[in-house]
Amino acid sequence: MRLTAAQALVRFLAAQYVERDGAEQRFFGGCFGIFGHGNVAGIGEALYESPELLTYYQARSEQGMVHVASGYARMRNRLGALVCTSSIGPGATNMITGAALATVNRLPVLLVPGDVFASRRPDPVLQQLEDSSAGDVSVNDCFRPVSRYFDRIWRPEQLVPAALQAMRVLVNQAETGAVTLAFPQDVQVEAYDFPEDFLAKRVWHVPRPLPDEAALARAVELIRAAKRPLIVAGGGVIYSEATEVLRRLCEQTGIPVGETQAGKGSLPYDHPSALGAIGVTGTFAANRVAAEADLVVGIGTRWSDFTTASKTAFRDPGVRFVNVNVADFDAAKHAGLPLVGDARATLDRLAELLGGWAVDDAYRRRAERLNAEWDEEVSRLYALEQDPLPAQSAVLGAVNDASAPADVVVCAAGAMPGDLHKLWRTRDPKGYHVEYGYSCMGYEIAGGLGVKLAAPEREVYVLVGDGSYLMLASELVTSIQEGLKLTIVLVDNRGFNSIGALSRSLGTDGFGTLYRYRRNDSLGVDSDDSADHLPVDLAANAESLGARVIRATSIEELSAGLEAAKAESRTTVIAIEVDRHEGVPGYESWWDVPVAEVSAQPDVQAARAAYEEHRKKQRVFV
Ligand SMILES: Cc1ncc(C[n+]2csc(CCOP(=O)(O)OP(=O)(O)O)c2C)c(N)n1
Ligand SMILES: [Mg+2]
Repeated sequence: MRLTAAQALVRFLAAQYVERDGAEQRFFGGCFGIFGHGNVAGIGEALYESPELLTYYQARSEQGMVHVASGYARMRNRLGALVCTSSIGPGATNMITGAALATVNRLPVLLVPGDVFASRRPDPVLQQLEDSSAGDVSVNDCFRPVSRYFDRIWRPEQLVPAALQAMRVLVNQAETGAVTLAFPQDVQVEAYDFPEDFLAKRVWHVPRPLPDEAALARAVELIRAAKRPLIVAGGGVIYSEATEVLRRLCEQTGIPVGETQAGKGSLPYDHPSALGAIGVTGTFAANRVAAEADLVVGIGTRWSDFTTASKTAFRDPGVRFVNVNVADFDAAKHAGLPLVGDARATLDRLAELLGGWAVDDAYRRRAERLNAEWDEEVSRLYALEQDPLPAQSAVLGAVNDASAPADVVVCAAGAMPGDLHKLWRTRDPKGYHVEYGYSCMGYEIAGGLGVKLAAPEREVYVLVGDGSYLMLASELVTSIQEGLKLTIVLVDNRGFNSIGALSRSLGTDGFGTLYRYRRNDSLGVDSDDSADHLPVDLAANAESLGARVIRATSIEELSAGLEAAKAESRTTVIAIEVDRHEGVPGYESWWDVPVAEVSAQPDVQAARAAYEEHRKKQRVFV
């Protein structure tokens, strides 16, 4: 069929399906895009000509639209994705941060940035980077390290293998991430006789591979020999829909579970085996059990420093790891016994092989007790009194109370992700969506929009700090345009408070983290003098973008606002100012952030001394 390369790509994408466990679904839920000369007449024409093939969504920022795509893919357990198309130059490079976020979090997104002319006829075209030493370099080469697959379509016929490779990676549970097909603007509009088979419906079967039987047998032996085993549940548990099997395995064996950020929701918060969050932002329940564990079974986790408390969480001298992971790269970490396979299939098989084996009763009851004690701590923090401004933990409590079990909370950067990890009472495997692989300021609203697009039947609560809001709030307009309602709780502490607290703990007094007039030398030095505050009114900003805005000054007003928001059909922003100093503490954990080895500042010297003490506890697992 004679089509332009862009028309062929759109037809191909519309015909891709995935199947897992017998359920077949269309892979691409639509195409976000911002047009410029690099894609308006190519991909733009193709989408315009055949709107029934792929729904086009207009975005405000290219970075934002890739975040939308990441939120969408995560909500669909990586069995669905969005396409993002941009012009060349700045439109394309605006997508780089989004690509990195998707790749770090292992979420499939397909990026189609326009590129400079393959023919080189009009060079240098508007926004072209010229390299005096290489004729084939463009800004799109920046996508290479942040993409799991990259190709540039220099000729129309090359689209055929490139598109098939792109799909191979997008649906591959071990390899997935951002896939970039850079598309020179002249090639997009070139016609070619594309084979019918290329354009026909294609179903990609997503397998549930099992580890090698011998490896399973070794793992079973290790588990049976363990006295204090612990499961660490990561995002893979949720993507693989292994939460039910995990629950059964815990009930059968009594092994308790700590959860990573991406794995939160693997067990409901009130399950007796649930120790809640683990690591730097973990609960005392999980961190105590981790400290003494003699065997740690990681499932679908990539062992980030937040999970391992910078390799200080697991303190038993003989502790061993078993890693269930679909990616052998992650399964090999911590010198663990690798069980390379799908989480659900592997847990099913492990449960079978373990037969009637279980931990002793005292150990099982200890987890149960810790779960209850931790929940009391959550209740205490949810109920913190206002003085004079509400505590952030009370804000989270009010949102948790207002939300239904299947609703989704979305967050990404600042102090809230850590507080949510500790305190959010998750009741549904998809109810907790904190992007903490890249912890990217500005993900919140855009990512929330992706969640809502994937699951319009759920209420989506976006928790966003003032800093993140200022960085990237523009997809709020898109949410109104598309009628995709978000409830956004804008938590304002007038600055980069999380980094301020970190800075204070490291001896640098919150330098550079407050919003201040530049007067004398006061920039960023911690003081509560309100005359110094910048006159920023983010609620007014949200209103000007078309949102319904509710201003709350207390937890009671916040709760009333959350009720009012439920009845709204339009995106609603509830703005509330919180106390900067009333933070949630850490629980028996540590994060490696390097402190200056020499400094004239006594506070920095003290922080360095403490740092060196902590460093001594760091383990190397070989
Ligand atoms: C894009 C990006 N830039 C910088 C950072 C480092 N950083 C992490 S949290 C933070 C401040 C966030 O401010 P805000 O949203 O107001 O949340 P708060 O810290 O006040 O809770 C910064 C600068 C980041 N995570 N992402
Ligand atoms: Mg802030």
